[in-house]
Amino acid sequence: MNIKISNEVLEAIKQNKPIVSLESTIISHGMPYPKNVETALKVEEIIRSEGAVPATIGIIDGVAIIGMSNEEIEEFGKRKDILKVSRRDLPVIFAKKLWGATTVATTMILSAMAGIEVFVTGGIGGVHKNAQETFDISADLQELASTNVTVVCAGAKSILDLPLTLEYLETFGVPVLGYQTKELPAFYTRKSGYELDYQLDTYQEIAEVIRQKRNLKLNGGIVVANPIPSEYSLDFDFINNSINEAIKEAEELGIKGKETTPFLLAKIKEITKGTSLEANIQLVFNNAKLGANIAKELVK
Ligand code: PSU
Ligand code: MN
Repeated sequence: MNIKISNEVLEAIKQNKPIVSLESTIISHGMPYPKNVETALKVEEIIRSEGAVPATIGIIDGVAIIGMSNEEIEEFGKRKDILKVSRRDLPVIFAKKLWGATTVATTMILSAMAGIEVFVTGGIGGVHKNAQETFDISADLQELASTNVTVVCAGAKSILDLPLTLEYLETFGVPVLGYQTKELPAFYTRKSGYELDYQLDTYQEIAEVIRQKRNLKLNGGIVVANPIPSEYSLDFDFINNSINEAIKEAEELGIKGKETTPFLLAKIKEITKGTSLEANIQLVFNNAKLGANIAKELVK
């Protein structure tokens, strides 16, 4: 098998300790160095301090690592030749023994293989604006349709078409749970203007939904949408104008396919003079705390 589980994670699996997985695309393609590494290490620290075991996932020389070391995380943050690996890329990266950063989709696949049920990230991919023309729909959504992992995120960014993203998730039977909110959070902001069907207010309630889904043998993921803390939330109009400017530039430059999301993230950071990056970091910390506590409930 092209999978290596770290001793710490292996021990945690054996002892039925709570485990939270983490993706590496956010490190290699979602944030600039050195903030990416600082954030990834701090997220692990938060998960530990909440009493769970972090498992950052990435692919090194064609081997999926479940539970990367600090040194490996540092390399993922620094190296420029690490490919963004979604579902369709996985067999090729394994075959060619390359380095790859895992997206939400591949982190879900590898988490499920290792038996990890809770995964924390910033935001999920979704249906892009104008997808009616471009067909640009993230493989993350299809993965949520079939793989049994709960993804704790801060909703989805307004670089995406949020109502179409919600429609897609509905069609494929993916529960979207608002944590202490009835509104879909839009990553940088607590509000989006789109209502969710379910608000859950406690860790226990969320864990119970996960258990019920497991008992029903309904395959597929769950999205837990956790709004960014108010003190870090950006102004709604400011961030949406910045996002629209970034999308316009991507269109003018003809940015397509897997480059789109990383391009937009970097552009938004530039336009907002770094305030979007700070918000991004804080919302991931906030998600880490929630994810660790859901994982703790699940092993009780
Ligand atoms: N959203 C973010 N930061 C990220 C990503 C999304 O705020 O780093 C990454 C995640 O790894 C996600 C991927 O799975 O982008 C989606 O890319 P695409 O739209 O190409 O499927
Ligand atoms: Mn895409």
